[in-house]
Amino acid sequence: MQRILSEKAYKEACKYIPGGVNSPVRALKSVGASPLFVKSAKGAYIKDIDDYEYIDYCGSWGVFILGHADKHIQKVVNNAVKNGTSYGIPTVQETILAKIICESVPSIEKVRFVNSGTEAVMSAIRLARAFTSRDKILKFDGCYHGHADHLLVSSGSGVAQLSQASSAGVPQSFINNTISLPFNNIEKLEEFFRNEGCELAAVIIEPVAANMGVIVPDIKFLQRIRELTKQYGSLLIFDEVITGFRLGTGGAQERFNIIPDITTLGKIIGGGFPVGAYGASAEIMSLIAPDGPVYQAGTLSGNPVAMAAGIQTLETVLQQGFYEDIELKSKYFIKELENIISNKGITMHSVGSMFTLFFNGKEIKNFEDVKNSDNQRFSKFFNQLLENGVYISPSQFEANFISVAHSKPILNKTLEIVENVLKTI
Ligand code: KE4
Repeated sequence: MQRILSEKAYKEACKYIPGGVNSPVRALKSVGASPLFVKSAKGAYIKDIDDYEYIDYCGSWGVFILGHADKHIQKVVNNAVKNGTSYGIPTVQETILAKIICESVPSIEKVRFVNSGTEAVMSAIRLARAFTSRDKILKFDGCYHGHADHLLVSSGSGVAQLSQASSAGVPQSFINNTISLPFNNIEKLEEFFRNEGCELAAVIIEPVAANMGVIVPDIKFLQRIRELTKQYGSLLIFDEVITGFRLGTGGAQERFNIIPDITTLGKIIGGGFPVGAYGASAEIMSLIAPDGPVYQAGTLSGNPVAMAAGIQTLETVLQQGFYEDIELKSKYFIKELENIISNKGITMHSVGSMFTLFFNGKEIKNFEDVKNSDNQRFSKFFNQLLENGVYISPSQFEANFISVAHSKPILNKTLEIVENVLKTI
């Protein structure tokens, strides 16, 4: 495939936008390709400006559980836009979406809308620090929680140590209170708590890691975090920006029956518009201005157009049988995929309608294991799939997503393409 117009557009974009993209992973650097420029999308498909079509398993990084350009969302958004798009004054739409979230997510009694997952996490951390009057934050290697300074941290392996920032421009002082531990390692977790648990404001974790590829944590690991945070008076933040309304209306916390103190949300709840959210018990959220001393604000937070898209999306996923259907279809696809990849040095991880193929072949429990994957083979896989009309998330460290628009024929077509591609690499 000669993506002539995308190449031309990329050159032009690079003149005005760093790396030609507005989010680094879109540049496809880790798979040695130059980015597509998309013209349109519908259902399970995206179309680039060279008029090539691809079955899309990235779905704008997990946003489109209903598939692209859902006609019901388009209808409510078009109606909303007719009344103006933002007022900076409350609307009832915000309360409607907030009510749905509070009634769906076990840990949330009150919720505040922001404009991205990063903002949601930033605010959740500030809230946890205020609630506990402590400063330290514990995260896990390979988990990504947005690009706020104090979370751009990935330490080496090893017990809690002051971490090296993973971005230029982040002063050491900003991350002195951020510790990162290996995912799924209970003994290092317990050692950390013995030494520093009393200074810890919160643990933040993706209850299913998706930013190092999909890694479902050992349930004992998650349970131990919940026990230790309770024991030491720290809060537990589940970053469900990806898993929220992906793994069910109650997200991973309902699936695993482990209830955090604070939950962050994003992606699906905005129905394709910029929405993030953080929520907790009424007691914890009573600290948020204007009720309490924790300041957080946003010009376009809760704007009626994004709220309309979010309401429509969540009312759809709340319908009887929605998750049963998508998970039945996902199970079928994953099972067929496992047959195709067996004995090919590929490790499959999946939960619900999200999955990652690690070009590794061994057991994968944490970020170090992921980093031992064969990125060259993954890159070949990505590019060969692209040539055959399938777009997966362009990094070994990402998740792929099945939407309701991925019909059985589309899934079968994908399986055939994967099987043929694997013969060539
Ligand atoms: P945003 O600020 O990108 O809306 O959300 C940050 C965020 C927070 N928490 C989790 C668990 C997340 O996965 C994310 C963002 N996810 C990435 C992809 N894995 C967004 C894609 C990108 O950075 O371009």
